[in-house]
Amino acid sequence: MSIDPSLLLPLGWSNDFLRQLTLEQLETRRPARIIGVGQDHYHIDDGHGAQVATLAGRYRHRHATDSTLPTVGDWVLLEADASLIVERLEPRSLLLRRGAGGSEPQAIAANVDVLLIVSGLDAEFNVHRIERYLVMAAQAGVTPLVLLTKADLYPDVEPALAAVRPRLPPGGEVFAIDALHAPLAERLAPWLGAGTTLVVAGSSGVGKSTLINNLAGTELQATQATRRDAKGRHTTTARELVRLPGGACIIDVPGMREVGLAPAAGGVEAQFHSLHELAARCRYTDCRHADEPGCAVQAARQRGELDEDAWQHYLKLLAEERHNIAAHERHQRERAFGRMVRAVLKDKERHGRR
Ligand SMILES: Nc1nc2c(ncn2[C@@H]2O[C@H](COP(=O)(O)OP(=O)(O)O)[C@@H](O)[C@H]2O)c(=O)[nH]1
Ligand SMILES: [Mg+2]
Ligand SMILES: [Zn+2]
Repeated sequence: MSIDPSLLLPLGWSNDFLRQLTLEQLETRRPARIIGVGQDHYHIDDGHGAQVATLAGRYRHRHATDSTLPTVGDWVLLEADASLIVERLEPRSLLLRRGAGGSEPQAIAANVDVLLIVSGLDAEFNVHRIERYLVMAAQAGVTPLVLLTKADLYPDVEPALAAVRPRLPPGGEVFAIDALHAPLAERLAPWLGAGTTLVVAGSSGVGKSTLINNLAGTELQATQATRRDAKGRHTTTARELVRLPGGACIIDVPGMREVGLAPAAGGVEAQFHSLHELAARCRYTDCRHADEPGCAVQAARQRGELDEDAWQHYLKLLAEERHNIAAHERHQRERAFGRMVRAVLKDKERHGRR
């Protein structure tokens, strides 16, 4: 078995993944990238095109929680001649959201470099929703790019741009775009380099599929305008990784109406860095920022230097993050306790039989 980098590089392969392989794995395993996730199977590409693969039972058994199961964008190892996934390589980044049950994080995509936050300039536009995605990007350590679509229909774009700009971290950018009519590959070229992986996130109907088709230069993805089948139903599309002409990979994520934050620390603090620093200057570490003496937040407010909207959203997301982390930790303790009880019962059973 030999790895041919020229086949893998266009899929985002790098030496960081090669270094994770043991000599034995180099000889007996085949790396591939997950390009789609089905109910009980995966779509993978090993450089020779799309194939279907399944996850080895022993892997599933060892990694029972959602966020360590392979997700779209992950690099995995397959048995050389079989379509059996036996290992997942450590990703360089992992985009997470709050899982359905709330306590477990759910993986959205792995090995991501850029999060394209797509939002319409119509009534959909909501700076707080965008800010949630910015926290998600901060959690994963990926560069956010905010794309405000439908600029052809809503040409008064400056107020929306001005609302987003102060919320962006260093390296982040915001653009108003017409995803439907104007080619975008050139404008977004700095983020579309070969080997880069982008994830498109945003509510349903904002233009994510339209954007991907625009960048691909062909009708790769069914949009809301085209994806109804003969009976007029919406056909469901699984999330999928596609390769763009310039060598970047782009992943579509099914619409997220509400962006729940994963139970992970640090994202809110990173996104609201300056407010976090401000609050840290209060005299008391447990300052409620109400009427305590030496409150740096109140002082900034009195000087007219506090962005009240950003401050309130910061407090809200911070409370949500703490709540999610506490729920996650409680859940993990309960699971650990359950495992201990089962082990004790098993042990008793064995001794009883002797
Ligand atoms: N005029 C205009 N229409 C757009 C733009 N972007 C998307 N659309 C339309 O909005 C609808 C939803 O787009 P779609 O790509 O399916 O959204 P998705 O659900 O986010 O994938 C479709 O009818 C698109 O043609 C845009 O920039 N300008
Ligand atoms: Mg779509
Ligand atoms: Zn204070």
